[in-house]
Amino acid sequence: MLIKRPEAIKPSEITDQATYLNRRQFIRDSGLLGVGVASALAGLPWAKNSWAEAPGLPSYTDLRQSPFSSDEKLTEYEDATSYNNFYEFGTDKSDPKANSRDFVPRPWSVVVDGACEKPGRYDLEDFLRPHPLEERIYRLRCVEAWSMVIPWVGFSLGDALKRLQPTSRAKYVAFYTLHDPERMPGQKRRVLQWPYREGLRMDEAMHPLAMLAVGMYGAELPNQNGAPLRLVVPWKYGFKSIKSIVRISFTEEQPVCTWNQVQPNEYGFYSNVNPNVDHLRWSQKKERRIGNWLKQETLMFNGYADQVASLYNGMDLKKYF
Ligand SMILES: Nc1nc2c(c(=O)[nH]1)N[C@H]1C(S)=C(S)[C@@H](COP(=O)(O)O)O[C@H]1N2
Ligand SMILES: [Mo]
Repeated sequence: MLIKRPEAIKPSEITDQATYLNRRQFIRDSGLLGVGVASALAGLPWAKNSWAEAPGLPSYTDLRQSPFSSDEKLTEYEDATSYNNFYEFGTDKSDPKANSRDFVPRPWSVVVDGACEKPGRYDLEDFLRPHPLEERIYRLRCVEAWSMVIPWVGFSLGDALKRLQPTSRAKYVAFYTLHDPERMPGQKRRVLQWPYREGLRMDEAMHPLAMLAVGMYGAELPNQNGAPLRLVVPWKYGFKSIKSIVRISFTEEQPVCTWNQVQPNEYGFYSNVNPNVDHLRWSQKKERRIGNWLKQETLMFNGYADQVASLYNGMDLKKYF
């Protein structure tokens, strides 16, 4: 019997949605996964505490370790993929996993427009090709005061943006999630104004910590975590890390951001993790790391102050929250 181990399957072999879906289902159903993933990834830090729960998705090999990585204990894969915020698939934490099962994140393209020299519609594969993938272990701190430590797979957002050659008129960059109520059933309800949108100031977007992720725990992103392409901005509250991106737009004006649009007095444009600025309805001084019993102190900029504080020199962070 000729069976490909998951890590031997290249994304380029994905021809159409049906093949892709079959492959995922095949990997899920076959007993293969434990063996393939465990042996291929035994050297990676998360493998030692959660390899038994390794993902039923094709895995990446030859990932570089990022020097920015946290060395904290990783959140269990099971927790990171079953306790999610992704309103396109429902508003309860358990909804995204349950309701995104049949979502097929292929074919996928990213539209680039606005103030740049290389606008256009990029096939996902073309968009990713120039960028070697690396693993970066980042904390994610949700505005609701829980947090996780996740080994993301991806590359620097700044590198991708540079390749699109923003012009001097580009002061901000905006991101849009897919809007397709047939595939994202949560969009049939008007709980948010779809599509979900986020934005960063240009210098924030170019910061080496800002990341575009295509995977986690050594494998492709599960649907509920934002397949096939999402943002990870580790010094900001989780909602800035927009999932399932289909459009990137360079703008002169500060872009509309979904949560700021919903409740501007609760969610600011910057949304930097800041224990000294409380949310309107609760304190931001502490957080509960998923999997831990005791709460812990929340750190300024989620612990990334040494790297990012200078972006905000001279700004009143109580006003620009
Ligand atoms: N498109 C979209 N992106 C989104 C959200 C969402 O509802 N829709 N939720 C955000 C919030 S509030 C958080 S905390 C993170 C959660 O990411 P995770 O599920 O991978 O932990 O995704 C963010 N990205
Ligand atoms: Mo969040």
